[in-house]
Amino acid sequence: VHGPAEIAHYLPPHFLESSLRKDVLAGLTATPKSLPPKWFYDDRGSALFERITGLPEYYPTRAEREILERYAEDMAAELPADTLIELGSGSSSKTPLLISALLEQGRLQRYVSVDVSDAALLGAGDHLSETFPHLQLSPVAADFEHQLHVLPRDGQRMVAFLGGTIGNLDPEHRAEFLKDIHELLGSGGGSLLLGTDLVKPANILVPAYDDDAGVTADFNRNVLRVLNRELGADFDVEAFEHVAAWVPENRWIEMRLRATRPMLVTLPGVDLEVNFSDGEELRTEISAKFTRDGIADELEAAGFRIAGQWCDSEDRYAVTLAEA
Ligand code: AVJ
Repeated sequence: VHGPAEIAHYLPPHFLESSLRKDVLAGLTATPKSLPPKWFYDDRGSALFERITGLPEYYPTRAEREILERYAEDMAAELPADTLIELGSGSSSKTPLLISALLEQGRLQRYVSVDVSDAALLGAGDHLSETFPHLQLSPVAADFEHQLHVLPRDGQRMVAFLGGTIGNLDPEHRAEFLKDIHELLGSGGGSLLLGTDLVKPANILVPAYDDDAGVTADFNRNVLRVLNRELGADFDVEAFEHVAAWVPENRWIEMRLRATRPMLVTLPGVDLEVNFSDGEELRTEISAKFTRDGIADELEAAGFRIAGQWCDSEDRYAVTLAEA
């Protein structure tokens, strides 16, 4: 039986401050303006995202859970592992399905959760150590996009990247990131379990990012609250309107914040003043959608072999297992 796990910290000191400053400077001086989605997730933003996952319009979380409930055993049997590594583990609410299935294969010994948030790592760990007292839990505080090199390079590993988060990367960064994971697994072997939302009609996609209760709008505007707090900025948060648009030529949903009047915003933390014209839009997220063949092609281009692919009963979402 294992005791409470210590978090291994790999984030550079002042990571949040320095990388936030860099992103904000680059994004708000560019045309068009944009911010990376990772800054949504302070405590309030993470709580709003948890609410989003339960909204009637937001199907991806339920679809992925259905897939894992039905097929986790098949996934584990296809490529058993002694180490499960979960990138962006967050609340790890679907992870027990995967852990149970891998334990049944008789090889699983450790679960490595990777997240930038200590709070998320600790919260998820409490629950998992009660449910799986014999599993070694190794929480890692790191920025998985840039710090894959701190992850275990030994053993038969399965890297799980679920939730559709890969959709936040544009095609170039996605290709690079998949190659990085392939390289991590290349020494010693292992697999990648990848969750992706699928292309579907705009009348289903758009409401998933623009719900009636306005939770997603609140989540979107939260990034401005983060900038106000962390950089002493003076965004009038309520003066920005939530926009969710399907961009068919890129096969992604874009979230934007639209200025409802001309504004001058001051950001002392980055020594910056920024003008917004009336109606100007700031892009805050892309969420790419995939086809089953498209994701297989991207994985193969990164060096993987496809070992299996599973969808929910309504073909809204896919989970793909690929061997390095
Ligand atoms: C956590 C990136 C998978 O793109 O669907 C939910 C984030 N944004 N509603 C997604 C999100 C707006 C979510 N990911």
